[in-house]
Amino acid sequence: MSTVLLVNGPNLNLLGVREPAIYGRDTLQDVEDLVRSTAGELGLSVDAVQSNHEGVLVDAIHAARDTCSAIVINPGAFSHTSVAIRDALAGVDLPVAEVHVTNIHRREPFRHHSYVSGIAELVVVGAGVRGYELALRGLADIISAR
Ligand code: DHK
Repeated sequence: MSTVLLVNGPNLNLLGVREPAIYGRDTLQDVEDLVRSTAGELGLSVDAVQSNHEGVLVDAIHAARDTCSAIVINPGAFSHTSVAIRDALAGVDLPVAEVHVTNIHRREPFRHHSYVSGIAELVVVGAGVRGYELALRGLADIISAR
């Protein structure tokens, strides 16, 4: 069975309570439950990690090289700042789906650029937490086509 690594970056541990008018009321646990139930339907398993620390995320991405077939990642604010996370994702050579709960292109200009988008197979923005499910379904198609 193929495993997908679900990665959530800084502040996403506060989903559901943090700025709910922007990010909604669904929690990180809701996201993980949604991804795991979708994965079950698709015949995939899920490893999940959330961290507020860039190096922890880089290490988790490196570890996925030996254990996972694809990565769903919401890098949070590191999307807009982290060459290290982009390089880690490029380095493990797994298909990547980037997710943003909000439509970053309708928000402040500093959120419009993501370092990750250039190496992602697909990017889902503005679909709320359902974006994680859409990303996983897209990756499942890519995995099964390989
Ligand atoms: C989440 C964050 O934490 C922000 O830093 C990004 C993203 C947007 C989201 O929409 O999921 O700018």
